[in-house]
Amino acid sequence: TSSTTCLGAHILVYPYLSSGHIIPLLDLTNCLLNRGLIITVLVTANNLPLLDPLLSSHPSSQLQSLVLPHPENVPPSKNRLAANIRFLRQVHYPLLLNWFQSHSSPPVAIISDFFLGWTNEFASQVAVPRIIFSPSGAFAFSVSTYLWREQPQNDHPEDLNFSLSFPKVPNSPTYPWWQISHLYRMPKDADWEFFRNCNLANSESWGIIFNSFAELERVYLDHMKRKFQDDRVWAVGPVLPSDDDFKGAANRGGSSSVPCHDVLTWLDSRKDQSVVYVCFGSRTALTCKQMDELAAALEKSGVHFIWCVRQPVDQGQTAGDYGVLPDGFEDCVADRGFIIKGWAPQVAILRHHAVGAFLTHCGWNSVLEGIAAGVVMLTWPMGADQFTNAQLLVDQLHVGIRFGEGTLNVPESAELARILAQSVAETLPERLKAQKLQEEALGATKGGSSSTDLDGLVRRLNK
Ligand code: AWU
Repeated sequence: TSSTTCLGAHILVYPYLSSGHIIPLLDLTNCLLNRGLIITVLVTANNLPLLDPLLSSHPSSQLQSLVLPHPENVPPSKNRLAANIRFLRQVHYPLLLNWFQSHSSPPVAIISDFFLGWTNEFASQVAVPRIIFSPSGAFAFSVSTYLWREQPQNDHPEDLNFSLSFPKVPNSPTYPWWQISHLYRMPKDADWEFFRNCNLANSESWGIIFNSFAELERVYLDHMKRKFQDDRVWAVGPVLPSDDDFKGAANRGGSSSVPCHDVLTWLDSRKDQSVVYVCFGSRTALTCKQMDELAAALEKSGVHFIWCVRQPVDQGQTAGDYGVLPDGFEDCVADRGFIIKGWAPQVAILRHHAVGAFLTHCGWNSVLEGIAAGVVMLTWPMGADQFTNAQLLVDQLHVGIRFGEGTLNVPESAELARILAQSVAETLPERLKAQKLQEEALGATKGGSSSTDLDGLVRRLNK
């Protein structure tokens, strides 16, 4: 907005800490700032650097940060997520209340991550609406809501990988949604209480924003509109830095471990759609056995590839058992493999015309980025909503091909090599569908359904 634009309402944006949650909510914040809203983003000191690109492109009269303590001395437990959320509630609630009550023009609404269910109670205390930001899609959100709310109270289900067969809804259209049973994977010792309370709080929220678009998840967005107030469910995605915003893409989510320019120059020398990009998100590290089989497959397949190798960040994964490339592999594939150890400029890579396929764990942001790039996705879901996302890509949208499944499964390298070689074939049916879906994603955000929802959201916030 130019400085003359009259500014809109003041909104508090409160992302959850991890990359897959804070990155898309900051992308949405950029969209809201461009529509004239005044925004305070609540971050911890560790995440403040992620705000730099926004702070440097919007005036301080429109964008402010509110820096509160980062979870520390949180006992390293498997339920780190629940422990972090309890820390945030305990430490941030009083500080945020004090900030609200002493602010000359406090926010008129809170947009907070779906894991921050406690902000519902906070919002009612300061008498403003709380709107959920879901960094996962509507299908996944529906599955987890069903699991935690409609499913009989399964305190300790014997089989953790239990199948959900969705209720037959009277005169419902025969959508796959109602006819599929779906595996939903929960960590062995999931903090069931935490997830249930979080979902119950979310179900009482004023509204919900999905990083998704109508053409991608219409059935599930309509399902959510029946759960929430019809006119308070907004699908505004894919929220991504615009194509020409190269700076936004090169260091999105953190500075790239290799100069983005080097990666793109390497891609410039490859044929269109000939390269497979391999990345399992910001947190997932493969076991050494999985690395060995995947390395062997990449070698046997003959494809050109970029492989972003992650070190373990999650509790319970010890370095040495995870994330180690086989000896000699890098030399053996030096002519056609580009290895990135650390953070890859993922959006810039996917957008390059030389990339034809994306081997992904199906985190929702990666799914959207793959769709926006029009690439074929090879699915290897690892946990949480990733199985739901993989099912959507492969069985419903037909833009994906099953590759692996789960954190312990070690697929056979010869079969993987066959799929890899096939994934860069020009005439792959999945590629044609992926290119059609890419056009729909672009259309949604350039004046289509997502732009309309975004404008509608801003109008509601400015009321
Ligand atoms: P993504 O959603 O792909 O994966 P996670 O990091 O695993 O995050 C939730 O986010 C998902 O639904 C969950 O299943 C869980 C979580 N990135 C990058 O730029 N460089 C890298 O080297 C690695 C990642 C970016 C990537 C994407 C984000 C990862 C919502 O998956 O472009 O935007 O980090 O998010």
